[in-house]
Amino acid sequence: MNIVTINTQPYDDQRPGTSGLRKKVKVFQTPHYLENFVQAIFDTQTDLRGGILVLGGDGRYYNREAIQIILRMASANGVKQVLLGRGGLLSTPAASCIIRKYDTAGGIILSASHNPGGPDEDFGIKFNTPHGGPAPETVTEAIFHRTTEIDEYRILQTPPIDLDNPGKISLGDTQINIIDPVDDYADLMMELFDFDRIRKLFDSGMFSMRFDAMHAVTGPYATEILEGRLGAEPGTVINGIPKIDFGGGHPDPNLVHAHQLVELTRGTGAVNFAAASDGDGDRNMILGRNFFVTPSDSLAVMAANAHLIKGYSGGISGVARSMPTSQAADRVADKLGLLCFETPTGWKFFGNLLDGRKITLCGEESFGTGSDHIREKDGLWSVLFWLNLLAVKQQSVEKIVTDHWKAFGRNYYTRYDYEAIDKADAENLMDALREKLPTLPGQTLSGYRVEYADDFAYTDPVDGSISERQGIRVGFSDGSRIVFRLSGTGTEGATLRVYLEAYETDPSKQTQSTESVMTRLVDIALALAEIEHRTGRTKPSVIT
Ligand code: VG1
Ligand code: CO
Repeated sequence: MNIVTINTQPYDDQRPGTSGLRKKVKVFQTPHYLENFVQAIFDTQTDLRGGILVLGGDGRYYNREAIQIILRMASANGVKQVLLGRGGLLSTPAASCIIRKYDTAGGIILSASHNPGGPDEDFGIKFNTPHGGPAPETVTEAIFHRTTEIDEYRILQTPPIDLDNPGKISLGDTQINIIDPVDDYADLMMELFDFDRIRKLFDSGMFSMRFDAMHAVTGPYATEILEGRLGAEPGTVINGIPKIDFGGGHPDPNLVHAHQLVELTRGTGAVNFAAASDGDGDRNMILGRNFFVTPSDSLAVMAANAHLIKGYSGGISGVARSMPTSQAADRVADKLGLLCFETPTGWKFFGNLLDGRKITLCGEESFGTGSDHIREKDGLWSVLFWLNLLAVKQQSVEKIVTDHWKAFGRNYYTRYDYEAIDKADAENLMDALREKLPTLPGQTLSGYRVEYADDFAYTDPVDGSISERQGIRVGFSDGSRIVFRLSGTGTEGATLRVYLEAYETDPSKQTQSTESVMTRLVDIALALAEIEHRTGRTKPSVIT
């Protein structure tokens, strides 16, 4: 056994963002860059020595190389056993499931989620704690701090191992246990959902669906669960083979990037139900025939109907949503007497609420929904939740959602993203907005009266930790809102996100186009933030 200690120097840009450290592949390939960050994990998460580590990634370019490095470092740092997904693959939710199931000391997940993959594209790494969720800010800050002073790392000198055959391999004193990436996760799904009922729906011949895996990690999961265990017709899963560059696309399940799927929900022969997931399998998009369910609505519909679903039939304790997510879930919580929380963007903020059983369901506008079954958002879980609901209600997606609006009101919702703008311009724009905040309340902007304007700060109700400057909120007296924040996952310049929400209780006005309802709010947002003047952009890069 040959463990060597390599001298290194700190990099100053290894502070994790909304979801781990994300950089261009080329940055991760800089000498010692990945190794420094990984050593900082081992140096600060001391239970990994002698413990079990879960390891896997979304299969993107550089996944396999990074896995080989991390395995050798895990061995040199005294990890007793590594549970590794076969082929180096684990979806983010499956990793969370396995971390929790096998009493581990945590996991390392390699992913840049929905960002493109390839030699010139993105890569990412994050640490999840033993409860299965993304490390909270105290932990990510400790890891970051360690990266700023690191001067050496340890690694075992040994040739690469075969990642593709299940079984046990010894690497120094560490046992590498290569496991099926799908089994544990699929078993958990069978506990939560009524598979017999969903199978009957598929068998009825009256129902068809397509799931777009976008050549990312959920292909094998969806094929096993939908076509295998649930008996959906072969071909239900499209783009099901994971590729290192996701077939050249953005593995981002939205109306823009999953347009092939969207087409299948339109015209004659359209399917009844369609869904997609992202690079690492934690996001989801839900579509009915000619109908798009906003992620914010999806969360609200789930909360209102959870009692109909096997795993949640005993009732749910509460719901949480990230701040920019629409307030649709709040309306449900209000009516049903559930606890309701508004957290900063990023799944790590749900962890304490889930652990403390304050909430059962949570979600984000960015195509993320999940529950207390794991500690990550979960794409296929969301799809199965909807399938189970469709099987119980025997109604179309559109009918379920429009009935929901009648009962709770409709929160029209849209998001404008301005990608890769100059970092300094973006920061100046946010600073200028912050300066305006005290003057806004009471003002009327194009007919909308500002009720409050603030920079969102969150105090965790469980551990009391405070997170400040989490996005600017401008709320209007009719329940509409505009939110501005800068992305914490981008790898190029800055991304400005503008989130817009309008509330409508009158059923006769609930079927307008989102675009038409939003026109005035969009104008207010553009003027308030002086977007064109400060960024030079006349239109957003993506509207979702
Ligand atoms: C984005 C989303 C956020 C999500 C995060 C990670 O972050 O807005 O809601 O939690 O991505 O999701 P940001 O900081 O770029 O807005 V994933 O599927 O990329 O791990
Ligand atoms: Co993701």
